[in-house]
Amino acid sequence: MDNLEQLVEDILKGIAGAADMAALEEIRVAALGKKGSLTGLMKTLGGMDGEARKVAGQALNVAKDRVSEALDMRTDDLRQAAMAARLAGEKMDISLPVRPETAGRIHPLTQATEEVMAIFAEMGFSVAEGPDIEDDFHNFEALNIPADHPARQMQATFFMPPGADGKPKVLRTHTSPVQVRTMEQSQPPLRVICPGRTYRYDSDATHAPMFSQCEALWIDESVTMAQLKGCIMDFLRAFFGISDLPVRFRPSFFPFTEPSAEVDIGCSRKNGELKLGAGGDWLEVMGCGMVNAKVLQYGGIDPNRYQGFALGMGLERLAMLKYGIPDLRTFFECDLRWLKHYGFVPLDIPNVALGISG
Ligand code: 2NL
Repeated sequence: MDNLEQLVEDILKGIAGAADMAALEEIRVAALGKKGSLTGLMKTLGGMDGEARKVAGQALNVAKDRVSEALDMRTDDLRQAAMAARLAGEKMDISLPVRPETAGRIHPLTQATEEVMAIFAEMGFSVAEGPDIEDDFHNFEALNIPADHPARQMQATFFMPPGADGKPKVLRTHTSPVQVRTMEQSQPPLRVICPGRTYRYDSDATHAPMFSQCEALWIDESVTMAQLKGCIMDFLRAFFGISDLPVRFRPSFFPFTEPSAEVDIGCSRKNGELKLGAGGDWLEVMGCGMVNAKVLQYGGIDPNRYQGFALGMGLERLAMLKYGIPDLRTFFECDLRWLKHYGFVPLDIPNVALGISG
C-alpha cells in the first residue's frame, strides 16, 4: 500500500505511452483486470482493520478513478487519431479537372458551308451530293452547254481518262451536275442545295484550281422570279447577319438559266477598307436565274408543266467576305497558325446569327 502512489504513476505513464488500443487494453487488464495490480490491492483491504481499511479503501478508490479516467481519455485520443489517419488515407479529390480548350479548329470554309446549309434548311431545302468526276453529259450537255458552245471555252476544264462511252470524263467545273442528277432521279416539287468541291484550270490571287460552290434548285408548278429574289435576299441577310443589307439584281447570261441575273450586295470602300451594308458601293456574290426549259427537259422534267429557279455561289468567297479573310490561297495552305486565327472552336457551330427572319 505504501507504494500505491508510485504504482499509479507507473500505470498512468504506461497509459500515456500506449501506441494503440491493444496496448491500452493490456495495461487496463494489468491494472484493473481480475489479476490486476490495483484489483490485487483491493483484495488486501479485507485483511485490514477499521480505520486503516477506510483510509486505504479511499486511496485505492481515488487511484482506480484516476486510472479509469486516464484510460477513457487515452481511448478517445487513440480513436480520434485512428479516424484522422483513416480519413487522410482515404482522401480523394472530387473536384472536376478544368477541361482544356480543344486544340482543333473548324476551318472557315466548313463553317461557312454549315451556315449556308442551316439557312437553306430553314427554307425547306435538303442537301444533295454527287461525284467529283463527271461525264460530259451531266457537266455540260444537260446544262445547255453543247460541245461547240462558247461557254466551254469560258470553263477551263480538267479532263480525265474516258469512260465506257469513249467520251473523256471531267472534274466537275460546277456543282450543277448534282442538280441534273437530282432532276433525273425524282419529280417536282424539288428543293435541293448542292454544296461541294469544283475544279477549274485556273490559279492566281483570286482563283484556286479547286474551290467550293453551293447551288440551289427549286422546281414546282409555279415557282417565280419574285420567289427567287425573296429567297436570295433572305439568305444573304441571314448569312451576313445584316437585316437591311442592300441586294441588287443585274441582268446577266448563263446557258442554263433564262432569264439570268447576277446578285450584288451593298458595301462601302472607305480608306481601302471593305465594309458590308449600305454604303453606295456594290459587290458581286452570286449568279441566278429561272431554269432554262432545255435543262428541265434534259433532266426529264416537263417544261410545259414545271418551272423553277437556280442559283450558284462560291463558298470561299462568301467565307472571305463574312470573316474578313483577305487571301483565297491561304484557305488551302494547311497553316495551323492561320487555322488557329481564322478557325472556329467546335460546338460554336453552326451560327445563324439572325435566323432567316432577322
Ligand atoms: C455563279 C452562277 C449559277 C446555276 C448556277 C443551275 C443549275 C441547274 C439549272 C440551272 Cl441544274 N442553273 N445553276 C444557275 C445560275 C447561276 O451559278 O456565279 N456561280 C458561282
